[in-house]
Amino acid sequence: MRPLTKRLGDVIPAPALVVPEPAVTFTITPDTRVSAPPAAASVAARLGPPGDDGQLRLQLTDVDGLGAEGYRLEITGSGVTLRAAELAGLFWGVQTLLQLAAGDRVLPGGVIEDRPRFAYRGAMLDLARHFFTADEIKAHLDLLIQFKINHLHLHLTDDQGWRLEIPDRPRLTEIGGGPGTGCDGAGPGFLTLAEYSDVVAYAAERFVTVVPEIDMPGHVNAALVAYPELTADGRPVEPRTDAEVGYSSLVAGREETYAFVETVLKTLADVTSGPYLHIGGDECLSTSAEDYRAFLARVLPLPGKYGKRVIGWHEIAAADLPEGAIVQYWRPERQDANVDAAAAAGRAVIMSPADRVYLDMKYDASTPIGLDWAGLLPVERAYDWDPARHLQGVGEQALLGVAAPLWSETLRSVDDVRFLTFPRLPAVAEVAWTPQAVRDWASFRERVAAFGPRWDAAGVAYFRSPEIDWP
Ligand code: TNX
Repeated sequence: MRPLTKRLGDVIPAPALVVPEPAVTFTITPDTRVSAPPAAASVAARLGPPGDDGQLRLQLTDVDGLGAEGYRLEITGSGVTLRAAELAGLFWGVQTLLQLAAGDRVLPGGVIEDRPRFAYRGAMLDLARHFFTADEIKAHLDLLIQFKINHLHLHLTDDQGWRLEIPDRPRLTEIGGGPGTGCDGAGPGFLTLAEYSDVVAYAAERFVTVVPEIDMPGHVNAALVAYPELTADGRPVEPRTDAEVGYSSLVAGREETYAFVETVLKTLADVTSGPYLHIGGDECLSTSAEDYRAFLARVLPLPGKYGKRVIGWHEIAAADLPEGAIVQYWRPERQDANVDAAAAAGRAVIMSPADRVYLDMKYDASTPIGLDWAGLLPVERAYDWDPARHLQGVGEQALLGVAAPLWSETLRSVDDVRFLTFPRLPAVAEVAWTPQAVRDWASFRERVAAFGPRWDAAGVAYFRSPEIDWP
């Protein structure tokens, strides 16, 4: 059953606390003005034109216990007051208001007090298997921030492509900027450093941290094609466009490897304003366990040397992890002794189990694109799980957050990105933001239905999942 009128809690992700005042509404009109402190002017501009003593008031002030990203929203018959301790909190509060105002501009009365369950709420886009331009990435980001996603992980390199300019190693993108997976020529290209910096700045203005990934020591065929001196026997290898994994590796016992890696990571650190560098580390099936650990012993400290925190896929938990290292768990399996041990030693974990949040999994057997190695992933399955209970040794305290990767082996267009992202990403965003006790599939199902017409109006090619009662 669909609600007849909108309610204060009709927001995704669901706010932590909602106290409706059902008899009260405030309607935004062309005359409504927004007042805000100068520091919040650009955040306020998202709501409407500025004016002294506006009916929409943004205030930067201590809000008890709501943290850096939390906010308090009060809607009365005469106007709206949005308070937060920091700009990020005001920004997320504005996203809540924009969702509530959608359509008729009528805001339901009452109070919302909201703050995220997790600090890291991520989405990943694989640029390596299929390239997406800076403008496409920015447009994608604009759709993600509505759901309070605050980290955009860019998978920049893989066997099939190298998507970031490294001025000291120009052949990486001259040769590695190729077609990606599949031979239809749909996926070539790379980001210049200027374009990458532009994406980073655009994201930062929207309170989103870009997390760049250079995958190593495996998933490096494109780099080996460009620089044959990095291969085990110094002989060139062929470019590949198939979707195999686990066949390429940097050589652990060779200084050229580390000179290369350091050049790349230093270049990346210089153009990345956020605190993280992701070094991949997954599926190194052609690297011996000994070489893998030797490689990581040299590479894990490098982000720290350039002022960044290292993140790696959870395979890195097989190595000694420096303090501050972050482990991103991606397997569907419900146990991993190394990850449990890393968490017990105080290393933070990002949860991305493939059977819950891999946006490249098919929704159902008839989904025309996507993979199914982790099973089918309908919307309810992406919603109905608790990240603090996926691994026995990784509870709430160990979790930095939750992130939804989108691998692009089967993608050919931005529409494909949107089809796999919506409506599942909103489900994952609620997993990452909303307290577990507040979450409810029946409620989410109703709330997400309201986005159908909005996505239609915006030309967003979402999947009309039969699980949702779309209007
Ligand atoms: C596994 S998950 C991979 C990727 C693939 C993905 C496809 C992970 C860290 N590695 O290389 O693109 O599966 O779903």
